[in-house]
Amino acid sequence: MSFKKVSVIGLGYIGLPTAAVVASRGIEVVGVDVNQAAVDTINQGNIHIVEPDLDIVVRGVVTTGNLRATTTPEPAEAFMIAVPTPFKEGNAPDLKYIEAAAKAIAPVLEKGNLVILESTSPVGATEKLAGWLKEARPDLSFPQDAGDIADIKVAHCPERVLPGYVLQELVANDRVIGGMSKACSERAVDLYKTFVRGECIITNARTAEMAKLTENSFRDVNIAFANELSVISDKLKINVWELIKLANRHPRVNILSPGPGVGGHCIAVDPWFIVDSCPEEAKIIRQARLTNDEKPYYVISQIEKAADEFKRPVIACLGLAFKADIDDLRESPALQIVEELAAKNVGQLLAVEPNVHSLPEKLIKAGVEQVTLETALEKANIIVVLVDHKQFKAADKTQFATKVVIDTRGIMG
Ligand code: SAJ
Repeated sequence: MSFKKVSVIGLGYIGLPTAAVVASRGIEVVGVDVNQAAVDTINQGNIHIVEPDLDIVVRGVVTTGNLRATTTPEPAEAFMIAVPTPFKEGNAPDLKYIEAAAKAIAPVLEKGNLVILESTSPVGATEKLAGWLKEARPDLSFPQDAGDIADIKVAHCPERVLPGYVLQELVANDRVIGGMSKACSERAVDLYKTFVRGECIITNARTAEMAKLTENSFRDVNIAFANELSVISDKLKINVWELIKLANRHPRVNILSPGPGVGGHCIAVDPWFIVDSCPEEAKIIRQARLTNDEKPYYVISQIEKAADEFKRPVIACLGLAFKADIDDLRESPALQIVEELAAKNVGQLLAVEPNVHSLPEKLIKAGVEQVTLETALEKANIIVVLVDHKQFKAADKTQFATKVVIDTRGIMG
């Protein structure tokens, strides 16, 4: 039942921590990535992504020889696919990386192997993966035809870890395991049991795919509700933070927090997979996406209104990351807002982002200056809180008293 050799395809934000954690259980892990630079970095015991403590774990398992990276797949007992699933034009999911992974591992597949899709995927993607594998290896049997007695077991086990807490959540979280047959699920549970302390709950592949999309859509819809409340509250001259705090005193109400929009690579993407599958039916899910995507423009209009009161306004934007206490600027509504303000030439722009050494090229070119919080408080007329980083939450709020403050995260109290 045990696994001696596991291969992880895709060594990004999910694949690399997964590979390292599996390797830390004494299993030989071969990580595969198309990016030669990432492969070299990992083989030197270093990491190419930012995640707390991951460098220590990777260095450890590379040193013991349990983790090794390569660009070419090799035989293993289990293959865990953790590649991106972006969307194409029109918000339709793009499965090209899953297809490429299937084609890459197919030649080395052997009877008895387990293939797991970890990437967040639209419903039906695991079946498609099995189809691509079958096409490439007609000599082997797959669960879509042979069920429990198939040569190759295929399952979907979506990752559910929170960036910043990946190493803890990889081990502690429950896992939804959706096999294409009972035997597929059971074999996948065997693998996850080697490193997961949470419960491994079995379902079918389609339900597992939908479960992951549902989790992130639930959050998106709830945040959209909070963002809508924030706009309504502004109009009605109510403090939305106080409002939500009061409503959440009810034992069955739990409203999330409004913000400048929803960023990251998951919550702003995954709901579209449901909308793409069921465009007529997924009305609330679609509207939530539109509401959250609209929020940065609302914030920009608030800033423009405030800037109109000054001849040559100095605007300090606090935070660029997509959420608190991380350095990830990709898909960030905060960054989007600063970029748009620069393009509109609303005023002199200062940016405070304690988690990055230098600003993105685009902002530098647009004349945005990176400053400390102290300098921002000294120079700016308008302060826009875009991210609730711990440094901003801890700042003495009396320093903001003489400024026009637009607080999209509710840190001002
Ligand atoms: N946000 C708000 N208000 C809130 C909570 C979040 O505006 O009350 C914003 C954040 O500022 C950020 C965005 O939403 O811009 C997303 O942040 P997040 O912390 O909610 O989620 P992610 O994208 O970092 O990670 C999510 C997680 N999913 C859930 O919590 C249901 C994580 O567990 C998933 O593994 C991850 O997506 C993923 O990979 O799908």
